[in-house]
Parts: sequence; structure tokens; C-alpha cells
Amino acid sequence: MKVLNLAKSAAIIGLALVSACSEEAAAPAGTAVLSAENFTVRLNPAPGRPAGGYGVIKGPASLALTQVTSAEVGRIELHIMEDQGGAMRMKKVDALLIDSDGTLTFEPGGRHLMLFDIAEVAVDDGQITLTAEFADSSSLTTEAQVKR
Ligand SMILES: [Cu+2]
Repeated sequence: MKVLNLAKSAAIIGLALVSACSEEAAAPAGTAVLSAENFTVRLNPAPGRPAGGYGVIKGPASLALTQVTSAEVGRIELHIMEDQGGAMRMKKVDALLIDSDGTLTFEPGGRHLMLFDIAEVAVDDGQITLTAEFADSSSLTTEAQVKR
């Protein structure tokens, strides 16, 4: 039973760390100062196709965004556009770095979020809560407006 108890404590510590990270306003020393602006999710008019997520993250240059999650979305991928034999195609990447000017911009035709399986209730509400996670364990939560 000792092993089980240890596993339980580890899980509790893990949870404590996660909740500490999500309080970005009272950031402890060594945690990046981050902000998000104008996030929108544009639904795909074709049923069953993923939606595009756009907006701007501000933070320290070269900090890596490692994932974006939402309780209201099945899966969110980080996408870039890449020239493949003369045609621009989307490509999934594992991380995106904040640019040297301190911004990471997601826009149509460029870097974007790809949202798969958005909950109907979020579509009806017109809002999706997104949480961005970074390589230094910082995180940032923002509300994205849903547009059809
Ligand atoms: Cu995409």
C-alpha cells in the first residue's frame, strides 16, 4: 500500500503545481510575464472541419509555446504554413518561439491554432477558454471569441 500512497501524494503535488502555474497574475520570480490579445476562433463553414485560432501572445523573446489546451476543445494543434513544391500547406509543429520583438502572432495564412472537435456549448456561448503553456512552465489563459 506504500507504493499506492506515494503515487497518490505525487498526484496531489502534481495538481498543486498545475494550479500554481495557472495564476499568472501573481507570478513568482523566474516566471515569464505573458499576455494575450484579440484571440478569435473562426469556425470552418464545412461541417466536421477544424477551426482556426488567431490572436497575439506577448512575452519574452525566444520563449517556446509548447501547447494550447481547452476544456471545450477535443484537440488543439500548433500549425505553421510551409511552401511544399510551390503550394503553401499547413504543418503541425511541437512548439513555436516568441519572436525577437516579444510577440507571437497567429493569423490567417500564417502561424495559427487548429482546433478540432469544439463543444457545441462553447459555439453557442460564442466563447472558448484557451490555456497556453510554455517551456519554462509559465501558462496563460485567455478567452477567444467564436466567429462563424
Ligand atoms: Cu492548420
